[in-house]
Amino acid sequence: MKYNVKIKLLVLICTVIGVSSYARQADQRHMLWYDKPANNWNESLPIGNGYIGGMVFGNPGHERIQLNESTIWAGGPNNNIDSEAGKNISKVRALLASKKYVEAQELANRTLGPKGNSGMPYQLAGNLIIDIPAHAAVSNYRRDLDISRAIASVSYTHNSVNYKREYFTSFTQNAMLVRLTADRPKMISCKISLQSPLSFGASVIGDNFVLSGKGSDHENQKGQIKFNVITRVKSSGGTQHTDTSGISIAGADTAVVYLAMATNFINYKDISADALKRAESSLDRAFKSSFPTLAAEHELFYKKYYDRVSLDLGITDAVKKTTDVRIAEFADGRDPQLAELYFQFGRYLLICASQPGSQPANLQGIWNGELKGPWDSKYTVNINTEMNYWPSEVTQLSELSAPLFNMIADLSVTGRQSAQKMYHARGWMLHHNTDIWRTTGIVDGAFWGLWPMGSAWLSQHLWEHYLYTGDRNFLKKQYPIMKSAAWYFMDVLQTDPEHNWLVVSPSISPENQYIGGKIPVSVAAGATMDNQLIYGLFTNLMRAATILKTDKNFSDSLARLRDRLPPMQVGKHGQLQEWLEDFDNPDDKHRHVSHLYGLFPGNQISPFKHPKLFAAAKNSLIYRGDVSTGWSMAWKINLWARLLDGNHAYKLITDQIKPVSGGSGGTYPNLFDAHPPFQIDGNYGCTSGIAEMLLQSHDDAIYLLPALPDAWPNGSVKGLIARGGFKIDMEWTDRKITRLVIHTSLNGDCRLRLNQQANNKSFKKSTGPVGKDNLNRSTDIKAPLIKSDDERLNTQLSESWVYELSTRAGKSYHIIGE
Ligand code: FUC
Repeated sequence: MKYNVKIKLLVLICTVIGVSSYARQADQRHMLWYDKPANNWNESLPIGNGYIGGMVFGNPGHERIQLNESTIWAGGPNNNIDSEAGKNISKVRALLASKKYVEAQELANRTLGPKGNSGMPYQLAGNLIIDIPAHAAVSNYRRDLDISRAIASVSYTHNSVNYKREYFTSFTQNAMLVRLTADRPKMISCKISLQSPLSFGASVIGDNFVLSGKGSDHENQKGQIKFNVITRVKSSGGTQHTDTSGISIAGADTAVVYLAMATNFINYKDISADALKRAESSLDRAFKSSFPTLAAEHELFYKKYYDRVSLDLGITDAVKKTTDVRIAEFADGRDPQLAELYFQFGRYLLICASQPGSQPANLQGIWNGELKGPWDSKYTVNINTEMNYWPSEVTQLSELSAPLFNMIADLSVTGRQSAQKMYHARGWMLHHNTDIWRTTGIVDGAFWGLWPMGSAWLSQHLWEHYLYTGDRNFLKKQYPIMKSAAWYFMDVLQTDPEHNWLVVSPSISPENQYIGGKIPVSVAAGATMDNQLIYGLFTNLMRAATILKTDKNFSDSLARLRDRLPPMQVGKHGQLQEWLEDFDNPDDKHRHVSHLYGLFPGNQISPFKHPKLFAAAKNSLIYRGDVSTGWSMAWKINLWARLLDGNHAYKLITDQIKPVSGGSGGTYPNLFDAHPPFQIDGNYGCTSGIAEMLLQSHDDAIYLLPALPDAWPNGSVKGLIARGGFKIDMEWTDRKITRLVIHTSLNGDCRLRLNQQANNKSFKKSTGPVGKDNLNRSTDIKAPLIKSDDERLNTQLSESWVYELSTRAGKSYHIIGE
């Protein structure tokens, strides 16, 4: 070999080694991995494409992939509203107005419970089983999920042969693929089958093994969802045989299982599709392409979302440990990368559970292994559904909110029935739950379910999308839905006899009680959260009407009503009152922190404008404590970030990323959040919370590193989005920003708040108030009612500086560093 050829070869080898070891290290960043198969559902690994989902158990001898199709729900088209409710609602209202709280609750419990049904459960499709009994005992076992590619794999050695399985749910073909390979020919022999508790039969149609099933009958509703799961195998070098027990493969070099699922569901009122035809056409289309081609297409599609944001909070040798061990050790503080992995896992779960055209992510995303999962695996809209979508805008997954917006559009139709028939009001409304049929009635019982505020909270997401994107066409399209949500409240607001304020009655401060005892009382008038939600809805609409140059009179009437809403009140414990009266108990550890809606996700409690109110909100959160259910802790991460306390937010991350024990929340080995049981909102909420610690954009400026904990002194993030369409790339060292680049998508003023002074000539210290069109504007609230000069309301804020830069769309501005 000539000398220079040798050199070139060496360079090539070094490059390959270098690149692959770099790639290995880089890969670890995005890898969940284990040295054992999953023992139970909370150890299995989720894959999904918004429409179909799978939980991979990875057992060598008996593989189980639990299957979901997002439209398999019990029951059929219906709305669970109670046309008789109106008269009882009026009576409960009258009792509340005369402060007969226990009587009001008692009447509500008796007369305003669920009518018909409490919503339908989301159900599993079944299981794909791959049996290889000879592989009961294996060595060298590894199971992983690479969230940078959305591909899971299992590898092991048996009788000196190395086997590998790869699994993904194609984003481009709506099919699931599983490839089985070995490093010696003719080694793949297995039996592939499908099973489901909902099945009414297996058949062979052509080369396809077909399972037919039907959603359950439930609470007086006939199961009307019909579905099919079908599978076909492409094997090479061996034999293959299909009968009604499954597909048998013998002596093959490789086998690729193609699987498709579909239902007859078109929308909440139309279930006329042909499930089998749909599933067959997906399978036929996918089957035309090879595994590598589909895997490459899948990865490309997925990366378009995933790669938009990168985060680096530091990496240590801890990444070499299995993910379950890392969870157990996270609180020791030696594994900052696990927070990054958890953050990105939340983004992974949103990409895999919510795609434009799919159903929105439910309480379990799309992953549910039961016929009736926890809380039916439906949509709970008094926090949980909204939390699912908190990370979408800020972590640059804006398009993935489309399913939520579609559901809101559906609810704005079905919710008119409940508004009209139950409350004799215009507009649309729903209570604290809905399902695939977009039901809007009271469920579970009045104590939890008599909460008529769902439309106000959901509408906030429409407005937020506008704030992040500046998309006026979107705002124009959604404006009538927001307006119709406001009509409902315009019609039902009641005058509170004591203060003459306008309040919602009856309602509850989600799911909390203010009187204990034999009949715990939750039913109330004028709960703080309700006031904040309506104040927000009316304010957003008034701003939208100005932007769209429309509806001056309507906007004026909103302004008049808004003036009469109750202000936020600070109570005797130096807390933000949860109710109109000062009922709060500082020992109350309830998981819901509804009155802090105004702090997050709302923007009505500013440290700079209303420091005493801000301090009261903080006191409320301190009284509530840290450890709670998974989603509650995730909410508190966001809240502590808004309280500008990074260390407390980080403390809650350590409470959340810990193994599950007892009744409080934590993290399962597969990184799923535990309420317990598994509920996906905590995953999404924590992702949002981490973003909120690094970037906020709701209080008259974009605040960078507003709540950086001591645990992350150095780091970088690329691609977070601030309201106003700004994309932020930044690095920090010793807690100081050392590089900052802002990419703009709109023309406008960029106001930045920094914890350091910046030396950039084009970047001026801000002197005036925020412009009225600025999308980072906070909400101007009514002056809070602060009864005492309590020293617990003093706030110490660390120094920060506000700068201004006028920006043009499509440009990048290097503000700090090169
Ligand atoms: C609300 C919460 C529960 C649970 C359920 C799905 O009712 O109070 O904790 O998360 O939703």
